[in-house]
Amino acid sequence: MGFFDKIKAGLTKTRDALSNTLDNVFSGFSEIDDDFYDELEESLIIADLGVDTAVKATDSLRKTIKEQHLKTTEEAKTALKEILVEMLNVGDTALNLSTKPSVILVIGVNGVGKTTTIGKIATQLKSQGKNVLLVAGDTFRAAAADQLEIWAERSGSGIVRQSEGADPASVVYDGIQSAKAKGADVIIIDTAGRLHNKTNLMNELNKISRIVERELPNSAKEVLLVLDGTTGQNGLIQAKQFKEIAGVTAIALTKLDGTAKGGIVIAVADSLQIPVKFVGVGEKADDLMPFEAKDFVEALLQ
Ligand SMILES: Nc1nc2c(ncn2[C@@H]2O[C@H](COP(=O)(O)OP(=O)(O)O)[C@@H](O)[C@H]2O)c(=O)[nH]1
Ligand SMILES: [Mg+2]
Repeated sequence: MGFFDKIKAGLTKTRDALSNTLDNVFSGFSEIDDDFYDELEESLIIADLGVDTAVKATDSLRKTIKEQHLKTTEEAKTALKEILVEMLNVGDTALNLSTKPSVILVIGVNGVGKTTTIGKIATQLKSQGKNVLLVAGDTFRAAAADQLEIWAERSGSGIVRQSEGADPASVVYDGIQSAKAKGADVIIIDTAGRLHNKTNLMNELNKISRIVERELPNSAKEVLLVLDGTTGQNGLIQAKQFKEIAGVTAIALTKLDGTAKGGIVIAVADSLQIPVKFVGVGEKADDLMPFEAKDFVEALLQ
């Protein structure tokens, strides 16, 4: 299944919720008037674009419709799709893995799907012939490293771990040495996400970043923030906090299969101005997809 069909299946709940409202807007109105814009804005908010992004999208549409003298709601729908795609285009959606090794530091609160996402990315990179090393930087619970180890075996990646309670920065140091010795192409670092203790988390992530910077000054680095799509606007608040404490370069939105609020993807990209690089639509290895804005919007609004 290609991206379009998979994302379409993954967005079923969102589309079902939207079709009640958006279909009313696009087929219920014979002309484009103020009521049309009000209804449209409301349905975008229902899809979890958030008030700011929904207002912005509706305002852009108003402007486009005026400038291009659009008359029908069908033309308006096409214009809206283009506007949403534009809002999603805030940077390169491919991971920068241009050096050997490259580093992906994966951050986010507990339970959002970090470890699973790492396993899925490792599987994909392996299938592209890359040598992947996973680093178990979540030392908070032994189960976290065990879970990562299962993904390492499943994907055919290497793993570096230490015992429960070890200093995450020291595990990362070990991981980098091992990656250098073995000639790994990509190092993926798992972390614990205890956001309720913001200062600790900030210190921990800073320490890890410093080690990576010191040991691999010239390597390509991504800081991938994983967000649970089902948490909607709360996820956005989390994301803003993480953006403050770590230089986030990429976002993965997971569990879109379990939510009717898939519009959160647009809210996140637009309000953070950080590209969404992956979306997760299930628990299996191939349920994580490199993001494509055009297909996403098409699947959302079809
Ligand atoms: N339905 C669904 N479940 C997911 C997805 N991504 C992760 N999960 C599940 O979410 C739960 C938490 O994931 P985990 O990777 O342990 O989160 P972590 O604490 O951030 O490392 C697990 O049961 C995963 O299988 C997804 O895209 N869709
Ligand atoms: Mg984990």
